[in-house]
Amino acid sequence: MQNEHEDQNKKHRQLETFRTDDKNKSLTTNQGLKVSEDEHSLKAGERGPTLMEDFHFREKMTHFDHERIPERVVHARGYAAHGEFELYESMSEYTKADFLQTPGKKTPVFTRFSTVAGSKGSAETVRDVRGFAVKFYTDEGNYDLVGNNMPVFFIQDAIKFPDLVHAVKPEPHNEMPQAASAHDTFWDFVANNQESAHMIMWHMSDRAIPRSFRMMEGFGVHTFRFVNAEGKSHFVKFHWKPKLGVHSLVWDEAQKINGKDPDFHRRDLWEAIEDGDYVEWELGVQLIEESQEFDFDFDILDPTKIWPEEDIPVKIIGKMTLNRNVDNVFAETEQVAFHPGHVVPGIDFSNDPLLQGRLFSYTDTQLIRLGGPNFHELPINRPVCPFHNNQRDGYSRQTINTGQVAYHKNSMADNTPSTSTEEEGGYVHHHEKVEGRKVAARSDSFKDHFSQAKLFWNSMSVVEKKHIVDAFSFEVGKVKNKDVRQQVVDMFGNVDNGLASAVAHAVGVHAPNGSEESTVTKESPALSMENKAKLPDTRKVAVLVGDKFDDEEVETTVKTCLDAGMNVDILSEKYGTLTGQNGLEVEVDETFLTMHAVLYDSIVVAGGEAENPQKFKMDTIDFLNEAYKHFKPIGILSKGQPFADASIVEMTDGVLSYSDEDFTNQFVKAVAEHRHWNR
Ligand code: HDD
Repeated sequence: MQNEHEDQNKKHRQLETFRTDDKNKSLTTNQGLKVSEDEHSLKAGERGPTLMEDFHFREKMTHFDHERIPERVVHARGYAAHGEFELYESMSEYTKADFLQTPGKKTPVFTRFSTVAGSKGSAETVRDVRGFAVKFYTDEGNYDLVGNNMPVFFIQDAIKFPDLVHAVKPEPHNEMPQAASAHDTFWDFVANNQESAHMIMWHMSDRAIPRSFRMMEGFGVHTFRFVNAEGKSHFVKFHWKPKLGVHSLVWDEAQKINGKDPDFHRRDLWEAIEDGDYVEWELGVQLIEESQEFDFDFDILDPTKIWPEEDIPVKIIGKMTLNRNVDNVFAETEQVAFHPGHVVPGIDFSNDPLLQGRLFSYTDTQLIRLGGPNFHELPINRPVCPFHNNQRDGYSRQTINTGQVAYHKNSMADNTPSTSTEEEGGYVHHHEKVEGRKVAARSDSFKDHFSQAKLFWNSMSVVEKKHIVDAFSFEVGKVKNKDVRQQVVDMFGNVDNGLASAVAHAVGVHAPNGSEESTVTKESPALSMENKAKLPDTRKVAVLVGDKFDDEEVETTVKTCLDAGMNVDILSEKYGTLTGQNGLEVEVDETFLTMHAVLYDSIVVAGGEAENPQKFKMDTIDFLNEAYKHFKPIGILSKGQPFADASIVEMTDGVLSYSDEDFTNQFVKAVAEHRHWNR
């Protein structure tokens, strides 16, 4: 797919040199030899044994036998797209990073979203954190912002990461459950590692079941540093704010989608980009002066803490647009190698012990996953600026480094490749003064695990709180070990007694005992999804239509939806053309068999006649019931009324009838609202 952004996109131009199109070409071996036979191996007689000398058979089979590489140890299930980042205003006051200097400057990006726990083939709408990793191909080298859709993390020190992951992955003795945290070992880990409290509140919230990658926030999580040309440093946290707002599924729906369409999130992203609905996030930064490091009631190095946006505002500095799908998922999405240590001058690290450990882990994992030290040469990983050094050889080296000299310092090549001074763009680590004794310990300032968990709880709407209680009840309800269930309830009694007691009631253990409920009363409205943008754009609407439908009503409704930026499917009992009572013809896009109510944001029932009226009626009612249970907007056209009457749908919040005053505008508003909780 060619689009207007590509000409200016340096990464696109670079990738173009690696693309190959096999269509209309002769089949050859990897040595370029034309092949005359690709269906029958070479045999001694038609019914005889295959011969060793059949080099084409051997090459084809060997390559196939080696096609798989190890999946990522976490974040295995992911999907990515290309795009660009455009800067709104110069950040030179804070950082000398070249891509953050000139308003309007565009930098190519590649962004991969992922679930964490599930394996590569697992379903996508599971309850989990989502990875949100962005590679900026800047003129100074690659900068990776490897974040998540939640702003905090489970643990405070990277040394505990293998333990966390062992606990959440399928249990080792029976490899169950897949892509789920609802099992004994995960919750045993939580109860015995109470630093996880704040993250678990996020994990039990609706943020863990996003409606779309396009409707998630992203966070760099750690505190990083911006350093300007004068060497002055600020602490910084990064935020991605989706233009479409932050929206989620409901749990029953999420579970059903996993069966109906395990590719739901990747399909959503792929289709949006193919349809030209390019996806946008604004990049925001929170900044703290170095002198303010100790001014807060939390430690800014602690990755289990947010900086409340009401106290430290998010400054919006630019926009990322994803506008191009990959050509080949393995070559690009699977082989891309992110690393929080890929930085550019002007961006540096803090001493967050989780970040410090990550700086080791990411290169290390690529060595096994991508088979050696030359993964930076893979097309998707290559910087768009030149790179030269004395690193040589290793498995699958692509570059042919010419010349005699591969060491520093030298005189025979005039001591090149040469290092650069700071002024010439050389990366110089921030001159932070550090002193201390060697201790394997954690600062006391990291020991308050419950205040921000309570802040999060206080900031939730009534509905969000209910969903959190339900999520805990489901997850802890799946824990077989009653002692672990009790430990979890006792732990969250330290956050909120009402929450813990409700969960205790649902999972059959005692109300929290010995817990000390946090006394924090503060709220942060920015944490509630209720306060995010609400738009009808790209929402998916199914119009359920039979023959002899009301032409005008269907035409008006479809046009209204399309004009408001929604996507519309005409859905019926079978593919083909339907004819309205006055002769309007519409093409059927999907059928009751190929789709399901959970795959749409909204249902409009137009009614009409069917070949199999009983089945048509049952299917229509099923769609309506599901949409109603999942709080989705529903439109009822005149001929759809009998179907609605036979369903559980009541004329309440978010249910609109064509005869209502101002139906079309009200319907668009109802779709923008996303869910109607007052049912
Ligand atoms: Fe990590 C992958 C995000 C902590 C070790 N991580 C990975 C990916 C994302 C994150 C988005 C997938 C990148 C992609 O799409 O290829 N990880 C995070 C965040 C963390 C975090 C936001 C906490 C703030 N991670 C973390 C720790 C460690 C790792 C503490 C180990 C010390 N992460 C890895 C890894 C992975 C990875 C094992 C697996 C595949 C990969 O790196 O390339 O090295």
